[in-house]
Amino acid sequence: MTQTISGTQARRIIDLRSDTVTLPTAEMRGAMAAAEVGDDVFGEDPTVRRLEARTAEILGKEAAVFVPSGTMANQLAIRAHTEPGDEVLAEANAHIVYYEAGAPAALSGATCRCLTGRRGIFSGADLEAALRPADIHFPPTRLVCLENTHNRGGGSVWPLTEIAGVATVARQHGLRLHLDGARLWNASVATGVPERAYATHFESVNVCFSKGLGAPVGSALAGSAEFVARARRFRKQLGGGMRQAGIIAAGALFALEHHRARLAEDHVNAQTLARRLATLPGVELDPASFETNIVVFRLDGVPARDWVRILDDAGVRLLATGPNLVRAVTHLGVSATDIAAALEIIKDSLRRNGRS
Ligand code: TLP
Repeated sequence: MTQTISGTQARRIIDLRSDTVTLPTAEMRGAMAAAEVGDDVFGEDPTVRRLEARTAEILGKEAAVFVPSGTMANQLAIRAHTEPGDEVLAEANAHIVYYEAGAPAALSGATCRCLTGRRGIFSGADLEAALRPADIHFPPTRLVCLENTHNRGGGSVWPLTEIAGVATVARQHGLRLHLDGARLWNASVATGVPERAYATHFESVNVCFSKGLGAPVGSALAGSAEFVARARRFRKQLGGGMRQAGIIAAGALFALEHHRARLAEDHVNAQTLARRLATLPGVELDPASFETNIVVFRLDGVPARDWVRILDDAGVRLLATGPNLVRAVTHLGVSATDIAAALEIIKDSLRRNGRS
């Protein structure tokens, strides 16, 4: 994407901080401009209705509700599944725990207990080991949350068998399951497993349109008709009832129909990036472990935040996700040529900062 630096000069910035930085394409803007709209709080926006129905269909669920963000979708799920004082189990690096500003406690009065995963993934046996007997001392455990793909796990994909194992244990103990599938589209493209085959194990699923799919705004929460009706009430409570939201829903619908298959390109670009990064001194990663559009690497020597700032000045944007951890995410705004150019800039920057 081309951005203006210092007001006058236009320079190409290769922005790999996140797949949330994508800009709507001309065709997508066309679909948004032409969208038929109405007041969605009255249930009268035909485009929002179409998006919700199509999302539910893809996920094999009865219903879905359109929401402004992935965070709201996750938090509505927690609110709808739990009562204040209940416990939610999630992996220690899950977005719900790590990046949602303490929302389960603030908005639902829920307490989170964390399981330690391997790149975000744990087993049915891990869940079984974490469960406690009913006892007056313990908060009642109500919900288990998984994340597929797992963001901080480096875009790792939950194997279907592992999900089934966790689901079996959850069912045996009367627990509900929520999937943070912000990047479920990436998991499906990487494995060929349809979204609904993942979704069938969960009572609720969050999917995002504004990450790899490239829509400007929006996510959806899917589940049974009864569950979605309850979530809709909490969406209103939180101020997430939008009016002529068909304008943005049209971007999401366009993304759903036209940008899913192309995620494979992002995965190829991420793999190229990972393989080339692995050859650079001071960079530590195992390229084989990255299956989707997220690459995470350890940087030796330079603090990640400092290096990322230096790199930014050189025209490549990455995200420091820990003192020595850096994340790069590929998306529809970066081409294979951009990846090659970014690698040259990264190489040069590492050399200048004492690596050669
Ligand atoms: N993730 C963002 C940041 O919040 C870290 C990113 O750049 O990756 N679930 C997952 C797995 C996510 O990665 C994100 C966003 C969300 C939920 C929340 O979505 P939004 O940003 O729409 O609230």
